[in-house]
Amino acid sequence: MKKLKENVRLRIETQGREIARILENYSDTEIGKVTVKHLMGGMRGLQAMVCNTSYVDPQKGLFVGGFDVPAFSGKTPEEILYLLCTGVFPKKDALTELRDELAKRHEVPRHVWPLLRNLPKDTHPMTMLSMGILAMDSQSVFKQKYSEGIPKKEHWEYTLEDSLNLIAKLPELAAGIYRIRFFDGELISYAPSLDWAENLVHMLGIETADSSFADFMRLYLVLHCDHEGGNVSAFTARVVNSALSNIYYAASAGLNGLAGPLHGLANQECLRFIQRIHDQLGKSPGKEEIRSYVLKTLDSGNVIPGYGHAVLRATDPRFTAFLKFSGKYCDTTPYLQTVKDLYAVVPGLLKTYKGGKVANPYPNVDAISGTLLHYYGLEHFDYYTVLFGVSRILGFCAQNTIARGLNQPIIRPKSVTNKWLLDFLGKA
Ligand code: FCX
Repeated sequence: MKKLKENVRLRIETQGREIARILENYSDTEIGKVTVKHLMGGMRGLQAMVCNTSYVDPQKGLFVGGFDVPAFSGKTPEEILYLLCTGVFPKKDALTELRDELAKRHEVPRHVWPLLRNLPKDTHPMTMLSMGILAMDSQSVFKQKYSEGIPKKEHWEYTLEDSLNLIAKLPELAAGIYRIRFFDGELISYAPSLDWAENLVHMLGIETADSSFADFMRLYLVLHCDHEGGNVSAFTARVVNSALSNIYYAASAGLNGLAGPLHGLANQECLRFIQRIHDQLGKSPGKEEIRSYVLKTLDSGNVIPGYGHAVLRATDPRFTAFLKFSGKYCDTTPYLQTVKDLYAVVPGLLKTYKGGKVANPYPNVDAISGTLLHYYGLEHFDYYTVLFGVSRILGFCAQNTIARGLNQPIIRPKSVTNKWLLDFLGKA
């Protein structure tokens, strides 16, 4: 991984110089204000951290290394990993080197399987993924090197080492979880000739009539790779790693956040929502019927899964990329038709719902991803967020490798009490 490492080093050096210049000249410059609403409202909208792996523009959506979704969605996950870590796409030799490295490191340590097999049968696959990763922390090179007393400037090298070890094992781990949880537990062997995404598809062992499954999986793993620094899972992973807990601890913690229905679990919730619509209204409901169903859902105090976002204020381009893909391969299924009908109906309703309190009435990536997974034969909804997690770990790893390279300090915002606040506001 010489080339990847050299380019990560270059990126860290460049960013280090930028940060030094910013700090030297502007350390005390204010870039915004903190309001009481920020304190009480989950800090949403508060600009309080830096993340250079990716950026979410409220209107244009995700940018990775300066490339927008249409520009990077045709790439492979390996290319995206390289881009996240270095800010540039790999040349052919660097890509081959990265692929070879991942292939060499693919094997999940044997002790992980009995641990997963012994969990209660109804354990959520996200719990299994998080536990499987946590159990691999025994192999952390960072942990070992830290205990030997390596200097701070080498922390990133072993974070990168751990990251590649972890990422390489994800197809085998994720597919194994699928086989244990939903089949007879018999694992399918890794195939050295296949790439990272193809291996995942191969080891899942799903019979699908459609040969575009691997292409879809590549797209899925690319589109979910990162979503800047402040989302629940990435932020959690950053906080945990900032205490120098290794990347296995950090990734496992991040995944526990991703497992929440307001975050990554929304993709399984969306398909469930569509299924409920079909159960009640038949397989091809009219738009008016869908409209009433959505209103009823809102009136019962529930959210419409797959709609809304803390940062985005327009249709998520990842949703659009999936929609485009489906147009090419599979948009005649009843579920996909309902995805499209919901897209025609929900934004209009959310715009005016309760005086327009929903900040973003448009669909996010989760509004369609589960439907496509289902089309390819993944019928176990509980598994969907595992695939989201496999992809998102690319972002966790890149963010934290860079953070360690820049020697970023422990993350520790100061909290205050109601009394402090009331005293401060002069209202005690
Ligand atoms: N349906 C109904 N109400 C919604 C809504 C939706 N899809 N989205 C937001 N709202 C409501 C909120 O619940 C909140 O109500 P409250 O004042 O009574 O608490 C109000 O609108 C204002 O929330 P808003 O500022 O627009 O959004 P937040 O930043 O609080 O929350 C999420 C953002 C994504 C959590 C919210 O839009 C939501 O719950 N969406 C549905 C779940 C979902 O799709 N999650 C996936 C998001 C993302 F893609 C990811 O992280 O994976």
